[in-house]
Amino acid sequence: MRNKLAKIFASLSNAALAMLLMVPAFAFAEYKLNLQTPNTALGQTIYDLHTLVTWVCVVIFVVVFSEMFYAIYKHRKSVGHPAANFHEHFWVEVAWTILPTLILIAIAVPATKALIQMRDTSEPDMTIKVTGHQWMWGYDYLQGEGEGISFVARLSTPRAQIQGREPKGPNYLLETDNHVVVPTGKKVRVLVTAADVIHAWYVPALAVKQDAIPGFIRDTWFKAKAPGIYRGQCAELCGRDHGFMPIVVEVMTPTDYSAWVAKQKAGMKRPEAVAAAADKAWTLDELKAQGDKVYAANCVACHQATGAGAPPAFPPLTGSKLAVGAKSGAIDMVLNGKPGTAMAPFKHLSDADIAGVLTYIRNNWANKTGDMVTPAEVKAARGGGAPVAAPAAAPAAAAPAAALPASVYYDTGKAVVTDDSKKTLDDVIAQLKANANTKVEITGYTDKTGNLAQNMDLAKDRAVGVRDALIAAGVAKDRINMKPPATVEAGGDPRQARRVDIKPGA
Ligand code: HEC
Ligand SMILES: [Cu+2]
Repeated sequence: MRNKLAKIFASLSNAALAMLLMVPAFAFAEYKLNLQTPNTALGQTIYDLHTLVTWVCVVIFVVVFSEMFYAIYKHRKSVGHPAANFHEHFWVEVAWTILPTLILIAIAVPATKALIQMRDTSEPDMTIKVTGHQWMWGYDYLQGEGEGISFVARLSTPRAQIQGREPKGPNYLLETDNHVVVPTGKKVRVLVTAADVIHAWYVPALAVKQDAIPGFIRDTWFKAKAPGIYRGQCAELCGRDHGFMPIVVEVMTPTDYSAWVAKQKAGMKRPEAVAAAADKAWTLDELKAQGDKVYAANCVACHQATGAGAPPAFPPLTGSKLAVGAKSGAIDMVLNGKPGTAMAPFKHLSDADIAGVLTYIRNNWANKTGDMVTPAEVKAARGGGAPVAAPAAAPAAAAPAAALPASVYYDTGKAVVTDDSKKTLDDVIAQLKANANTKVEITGYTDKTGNLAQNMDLAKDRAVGVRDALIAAGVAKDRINMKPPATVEAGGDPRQARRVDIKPGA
């Protein structure tokens, strides 16, 4: 018995030692209690209120608990105190009703004053609209000196730091490619909204925190005191990458701010210039050169300069079927991104920039299509999803065999169609290309053996694979109707549980 105990103690003390050894690793992180030092007058008010209320709580805590512990200790049973038995005490009850009411009122008065000030967005010196996107912030200067300036700000922390391949920098996950620049001493009204899901624009030192809700515009304001860089984050909890869309506000003196505005405006592409770029008759080389710049500024972080990406998270573009396949597939990917992945929509780039980057991708690294994506094609794809003219179908494909309805089959556990089925898929694609009005329904099948959720996921992946193949071949997205995965009854041909059906649909 003693031996056993000794062993347990030994292992416990080892564990404690191990924990102690880990402490220095934590101790390096800089700890700070309390809120960030405010950089606005209103922020100072909020800070002081917070301090006041904390102290009120501390005093109440000390008074109540010291009284309680004193009573418990002093009048304990072991020194002979009998339990008292009493009910109702008029004056005590009056006191414990009136006193807290007075305390609450004393807190509510300054708190309400601060709240009213916070809501008062009238007469701003300048207005910035902030739009939350998955996963970046868009900024449009709407009113004031900087009117017309517009940009997006994305996380600029290198992927290598995030994945632990490099040591983390001092502003890890709190740095962006573009800063929101504002002058000191000016009332900045911030209109906050979102384009996809709920986000929240939060800059603690400016005492601003506002939910960004799709379809609504909320407003808030701040007037910064000192120049400097103030960092914040999207404060929305639910969703994959809110933690990866920080906010960097750079406060400048009014003179510096004016210089910044002048510089931005000089570098701004006027709407006429953008339109001219779209109408211009670009050559392949020109588009490629344009695309090189766009790629370096927007895509290189994930897809890498070599185009090899960083699989499995970021797919290679060199050798990518989607990138060199039918143009519409790649245009759609870049315009609309892929929901649920890090591939964000790049709608905000101009038609010429998107055409350029796609032409660059199609003719760089191992990709050599020798053709270009024109701004006009990008424009057409933007216009309510109108399908981009697919390359004229070869005359031979004009009357393909009626391939629909069709079933494609898979090997167990695989999401890649069998070689036999590839031919079926090609026939389907040929038919869809020849008949631009045909729409299809796609259903993946599975059976009820094993893990149903896993089977359903696989059936779904397979159906999505078929959809993507159709899109990559130039079939417009709105012609494809995805059906939920279905199950087949046990006992039939096992192949039937490993298939995807493509049927003509409404
Ligand atoms: C933040 C990381 C990130 C950035 C920046 C990014 N992408 Fe992507 N991209 C992805 C991911 C992740 C996918 C895979 C999406 C999926 O699951 O299909 C992808 C897929 C693609 C594909 C399809 C590749 C294939 O074979 O399926 C193309 C084309 C593409 N991106 C082009 C671009 C272009 C052009 C840019 C710049 C304008 C860009 N991407 C910027 C992450 C990124
Ligand atoms: Cu967010």
